[in-house]
Formats: sequence, C-alpha cells, structure tokens
Amino acid sequence: MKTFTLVSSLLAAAYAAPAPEQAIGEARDVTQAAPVPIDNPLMRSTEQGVKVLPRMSMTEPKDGAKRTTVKYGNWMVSSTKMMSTIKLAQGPCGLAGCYVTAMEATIRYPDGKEANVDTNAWLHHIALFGTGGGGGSIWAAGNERPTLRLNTGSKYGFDFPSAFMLMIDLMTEDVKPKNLTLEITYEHVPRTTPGYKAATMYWLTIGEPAAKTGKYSFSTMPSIVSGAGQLLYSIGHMHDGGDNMSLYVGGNLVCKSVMHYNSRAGYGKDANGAADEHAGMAGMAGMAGAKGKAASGSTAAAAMPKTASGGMVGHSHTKRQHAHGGGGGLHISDPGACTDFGTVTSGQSMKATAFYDAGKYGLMEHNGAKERLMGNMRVYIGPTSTGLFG
Ligand SMILES: *[C@@H]1O[C@H](CO)[C@@H](O)[C@H](O)[C@H]1NC(C)=O
Ligand SMILES: *[C@@H]1O[C@H](CO)[C@@H](O)[C@H](O)[C@H]1NC(C)=O
Ligand SMILES: [Cu+2]
Repeated sequence: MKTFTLVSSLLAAAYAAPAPEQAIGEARDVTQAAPVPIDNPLMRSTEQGVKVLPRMSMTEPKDGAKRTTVKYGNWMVSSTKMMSTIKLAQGPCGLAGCYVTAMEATIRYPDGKEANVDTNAWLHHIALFGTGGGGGSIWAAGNERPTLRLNTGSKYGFDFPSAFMLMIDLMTEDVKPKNLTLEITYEHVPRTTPGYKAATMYWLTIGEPAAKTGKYSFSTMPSIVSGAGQLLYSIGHMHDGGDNMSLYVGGNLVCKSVMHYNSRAGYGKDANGAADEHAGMAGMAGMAGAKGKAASGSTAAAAMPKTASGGMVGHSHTKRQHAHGGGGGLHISDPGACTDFGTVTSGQSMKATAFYDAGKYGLMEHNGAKERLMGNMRVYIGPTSTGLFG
C-alpha cells in the first residue's frame, strides 16, 4: 500500500527515535497576532518570482475565510540536541474538511515572540504529507517561512485532510537550550463555498546532492501534468548558496523563484526593510502561460516525495555543530513566489532546475562539512476541467 510505504520509508530513513515533546498537546487557538506595521520593498514587488507574499498578520482573510492557528508541539532544542521528528497531526477543519486557501508556519518562544535566526532559532524544515487517498505532499517550507496563497486571483484551496503526517526539523547553534513551539496558521473556507474548487500540488525535487564550489545547477525529474489547469502558485526552497530555481513547463520557463538573502531578524518580514541581495532586480517577470508538447506517462506519484532521500527528509542534524559560513552572514530569507502565472494542459511535462552560486553566497557547514543542498519547487495547479484526469 502506497501510503504505508511512504510513511514508513520517511520514518525509517531519518529518525531512530522521535524527539521528546513537552506536553502542550494540539492546543488550538484562533487568536491572531496584531498586525505588524511593515514597509518592505520585497513585499511591494509585484514581479513574478521576486515578490514575497505578505504574511497573514498584514492582510485580511479573503472571501469570508476563517483563520485558525494550530500549535503542533513544543520542543527543547540546543546545539547538541537538534530536533527532527515526524508525527501524525490534525488540520484546521476536522472531519468535515475544508479548502485551505492560505497557510504559513512559524516557531515561537514560550512568551509568544517569534523565534528566528537573529536569536539563533531555525525552523529548518517543515513538510506535510497526506496519509490517505494516495498520500502525497500537501505543503513544505524551510526557515524562509513563506505564505502560501491559492486564491490570489481565482477561487482555489487545498482540500485538506483531517489528519496528515508532519515532518519537522528545528535547530539552533546555541549550547543553551531553547523551548520552541511550532504553529501553522491556516486560512480556510467550507468546501461548499460558491466557486471554490480543489487545487493539486506537484512536488519537484533535486534530492539532496552534495555541495560543490562555484556555479552549478541541478534539475529535477519531470512530472506529468494530470489535467488542464491554472498555475496558481509556485515557490522554490534552496539552501544557502542557492541563487534561483526555475520552473519549466513543456520546456518553457514559466517561473523563476529568486532567493532573497538577508542576515536580519524576520528577514523580508521585518519592519526595516533591510537591504537585500536580490531586491529590485529585474528578474523574470510575467512569463507567458506555459505551452508545450504533450508528454506521456502517468503521474499522481510524481507529486509526492518518493523516498527519504528524495527531498525534505533524511536530513538529520543531530548532535552536530553548525557553522553558517560565507556570504557575509547572509542566509536565504525569502524565496520569490509566482502567482497566477499561466496555464497547463493535460500531459505536459514539468520540471525545475536549481541554480547555485557557492562563490557568491557561501554554503552552510556542519562540523566543517558542507551541508547537502536542496532544490524543491512546489507547484500548485487549479484544475479547469471537471473530470479528475482532465
Ligand atoms: C522548557 O520547558 C520545560 C517544560 O515546561 C521546562 O522544564 C524547561 O525548563 C524549559 N527550558 C527552557 C530552556 O526554557
Ligand atoms: C539564476 O542563477 C544563476 C546562477 O547563479 C545566475 O547566473 C542567473 O543570473 C540567475 N538568474 C536570476 C534571474 O537571478
Ligand atoms: Cu532544505
């Protein structure tokens, strides 16, 4: 059974024992942090692949959606006790289900303050995988903590399972332990909301190749689009050294997710709008809708991380010292997103290429060894045809 294989391979590969978790349970809370005043050039950018979507605290819910923040656990983390775990978790809507139209994750200290790199706290990875109906990826992110939104221009949401597998990596270089609480904020509408439909997610990954010096790139395996649809949202996840990640449909470039670097707290999210390596760059704006040759092959499986070595997992930092070398202390803070950037037809081939420039930005190191690299492109498509397979 597919789901069993997926989950057990994730578990088997990465973690011998789950990290001890302190009891806060699955506390739910629907309060929102007060909106933070912000004036950041990245957020004002409208350029595809350069822009950073505003955090939910800066925007109102759309189309009468409800916001729910779910706390998923509290862990004590130190430089000798990195935290990597997988757990069964619950979505925002229980058994009734709902469409999640937007979501974002963060970690907080016990006093509620957001924990980020300025205080040496890394939400290194978070990934959500479905447990039923074929499994598959739902969402993932790194410390960049981007906001996913599927209803920017059209009415789509992710048909959220009541329960899913949650994979988390938290880390710090501090010897002194920190208590960190992981939370995800969801914006969601009932499935019966007029006009709303379910989006699908494609997961394109380069795996975890070893770092090299200089300029180089890695490409993902192709994934075949299973039905006609709109390209709703796409964004890359790379490690330090990454410059940009390109998405191709039928061989045409349709989105270039540019990595923004910053050394500051809250990153592109902070109120000071700190200087950023890529801000204001011309980038690759508004690329035309994807058109290309049809390719054959089946695909639902292409949407999910196939093995533990294929993506977010297998990335243990247990008992290691970190050094974040190079690049003048800069880290990837915000990948640029593309929203409503074209259409696809059934059978088109999608792939992505991750461009690294280790000379320009510097790589992360653990115990003197370079961190393995990543290049994940998450692509959300809103089906425009009625049938499941277009
Ligand atoms: C973390 O929380 C636990 C349980 O509340 C507490 O015993 C411990 O002292 C806390 N550690 C830190 C570093 O705050
Ligand atoms: C993408 O990265 C490559 C490699 O560093 C670089 O040559 C290229 O200019 C970058 N493109 C954009 C739009 O940033
Ligand atoms: Cu990563």
